[in-house]
Amino acid sequence: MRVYLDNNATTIVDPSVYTTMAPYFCEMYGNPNSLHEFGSETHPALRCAVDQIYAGIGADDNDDVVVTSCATESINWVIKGVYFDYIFNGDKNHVVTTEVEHPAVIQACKFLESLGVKVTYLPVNSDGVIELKTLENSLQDDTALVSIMWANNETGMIFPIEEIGKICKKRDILFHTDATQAIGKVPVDVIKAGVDYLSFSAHKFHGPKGVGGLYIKEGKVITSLLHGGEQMEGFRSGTLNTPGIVGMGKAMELAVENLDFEKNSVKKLRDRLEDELLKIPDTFVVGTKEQRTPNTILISVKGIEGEAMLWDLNKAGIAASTGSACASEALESNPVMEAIGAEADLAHTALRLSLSRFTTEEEIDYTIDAIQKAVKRLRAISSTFSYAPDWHESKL
Ligand code: 7TS
Repeated sequence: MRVYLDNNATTIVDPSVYTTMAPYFCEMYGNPNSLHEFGSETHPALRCAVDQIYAGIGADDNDDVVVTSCATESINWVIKGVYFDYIFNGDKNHVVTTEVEHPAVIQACKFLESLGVKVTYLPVNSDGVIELKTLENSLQDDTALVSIMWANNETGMIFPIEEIGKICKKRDILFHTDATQAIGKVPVDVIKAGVDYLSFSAHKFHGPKGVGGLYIKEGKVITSLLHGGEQMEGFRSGTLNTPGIVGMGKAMELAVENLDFEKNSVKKLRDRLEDELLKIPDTFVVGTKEQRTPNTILISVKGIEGEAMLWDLNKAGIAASTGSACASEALESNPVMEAIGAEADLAHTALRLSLSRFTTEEEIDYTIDAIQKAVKRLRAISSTFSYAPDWHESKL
């Protein structure tokens, strides 16, 4: 049996997304900006996709949603764009984010630091979320931007976005949220949330890879980083990715339609998996079920290195993760586990299981059994050789 439980890394393309995209590869392949019919025949599908995307995140007609290549691009654009518009060409010099953001945010902020910008990385509590008081205390008169994720990719913990939006608005500070792990899992409404910018990637909600988006609230400035043919009203030049955009639109529509299914059916399966795994002695899960996206578990199995567990699961045909795929080739401890204050040996034991609307009950039963067997086998080994977090590194 093959079981895919790494849906926070990427998801299967929904078959109906695939069929919606298909004609735009070999039939209607014209450049949408060309004046001939090959170009113009793509317009109805593109318009439909734009409507689906606006509706999916609750954007107003006067707001902008610019299609990008992925969330990483959207995030880099916001953070560097704010630098150009409000820091380099303005009188502000401070950015606030959290210690548990995706590397796209952290590394873009580090880049700003190299340019002389002050960045505050807010700590999180033991559940992996920030305290609003800590955020308020960090804000300064020259704070240009707050960038805080909607939901964490490792733990699934949901951040208090509406409250953060209100705090930023009161202080006239720009607010960007990385909603890459929120769309399709929890309702996302940009107006209600009070965000100025919002980033996402289609492949996290059963759309294609290589396409994402950046929401920009009406009236908010953002310097273009891709200059050229002035596509996307000059926001982002480059020939439009017609199949990708059409696919992202359809995926967004389906993501919204399936929110109740996520909240009920996916969560029910996730909760059962979690309850069964927590029966294993010396295990713990980060954050409460209700505060998390319905599909995610970050579990620590004491004494078992995450990579060793992954290896056993992989042999059983199960795909899981010890954290973000971007960092998984290095045998490093899980950075979010470290941020919540877990001891070094526990931070090495993180196992992330992320379900999707395609996960079946049979797959969950199989996974419970496989993890129970892996724990038994690996704990037997580690009781022979006493557990040391550096073991792998010294062997490689
Ligand atoms: N932001 C968050 C919260 C993410 O989870 C990811 C990808 C990104 C941004 C970047 O998305 P991309 O489409 O530009 O790559 N996160 C993960 C992960 O958790 N495991 O692999 C990729």
